[in-house]
Order: sequence, then structure tokens, then C-alpha cells
Amino acid sequence: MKALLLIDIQHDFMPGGALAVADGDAIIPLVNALQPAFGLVVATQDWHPADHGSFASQHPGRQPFEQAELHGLPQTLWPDHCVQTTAGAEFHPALDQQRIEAIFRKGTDPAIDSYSGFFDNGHRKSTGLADYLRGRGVRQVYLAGLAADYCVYFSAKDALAEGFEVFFVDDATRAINPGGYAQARTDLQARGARFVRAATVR
Ligand code: VGL
Ligand code: ZN
Repeated sequence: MKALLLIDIQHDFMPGGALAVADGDAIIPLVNALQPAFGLVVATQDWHPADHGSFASQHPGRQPFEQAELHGLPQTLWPDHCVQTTAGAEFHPALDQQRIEAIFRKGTDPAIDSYSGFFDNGHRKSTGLADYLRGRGVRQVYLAGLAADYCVYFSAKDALAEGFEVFFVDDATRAINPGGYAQARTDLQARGARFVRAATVR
């Protein structure tokens, strides 16, 4: 059984959003077309409190995209984004949500960031996603969404470590930094992930 994981397809990662990913909305038609090929569709949602420690606004004198530290972990400082219950945290209205059976929220603890849909960045707390997928008989996980070099990358890495067969839908994702995505791709391929085009998935 194969599952489709839709990572953070939210307003704030779209053009015009608080942490916009260039061309991010171009993935929506592909993601919608992909869904009927899957027995299970699950989404993740970046869901931060307004005072989240990953926000540059919480670090006096620091600017978005600078490197910092958050309780002992390296942390990129982000613009305020995906604040719980705000419009920016909502899924893109063109995303077909009818087949999404579960939504896993992450980034709720202000003290630690959470790129992966499976664990926080310190691997301290699980979201329960891996057990949920196993409970549904999932062996193959396909990933799409935003951003390729952060939340999709770290979700794919954890999915591999959890023993799933991983397929990264290359044209149904976009990166914050293209160079970062090139590195992420090399790393994931070395770990056994396969990169596929949406049109070949059935
Ligand atoms: C993301 C940075 C901060 C993502 C989330 O969804 O890729 N990136 N929060
Ligand atoms: Zn975030």
C-alpha cells in the first residue's frame, strides 16, 4: 500500500506569503492529479504559536534567514509564518482536500522547530505519523509539497529511517534554495530514495 504525503501546502509558502517559495503554487495541479493514484493521502501543516523560537522576530537584533541557535540546535531564523489559526497557515484553497484522511501538525512547541512531519528537529518527540502509516499498512511513501530543501527533505529522510520505501515527486515540489535542494537530492539518493515525475505515478 502506498501513501501520498502532502507537506505544508500552505498560504505562507506560496508566492505572496510570509515565507514564499518561488513558483510554489505551480505544484497544486500536479498534487491534485496525483491523489487518485493513492490508497491513502495524508497532509502535514506547519502550525506555529505566534512566539515560535524559529521566528527572527523573537531574537532581538536578528534578521530572517540568518543562522542562530535555538536551545542548543542550529536554527535558521525565519520570517513569522504559519501562525496557528491565521490565513497564512491555511492550506492553499485550490488544494483538493477531499481525500486527505489525516493532518499532522508540527512546530507547535515554541522551543524547537519541526521540519519533518515525523519528528521535531531534535528527534525528541514523534508526531505519530510513522505508526499511523504502518497501522494503515503503508510500505511506500510518496512525498510532494513545500519546501523541497526543508520540510519535504527532512520528512523524506525520516521516512527512510523509519523503513519506508521513499519516492520524492520531483516536479510536485519547489525549494527555498535551489542549491540546498541539489544537496538534499544527493543525500536522499544515497540513502535509497527515488526521484520520480508526477506523470509517471499511477
Ligand atoms: C518550512 C521553514 C520553516 C517548510 C517550514 O515547510 O519547508 N521551512 N518552516
Ligand atoms: Zn515553520
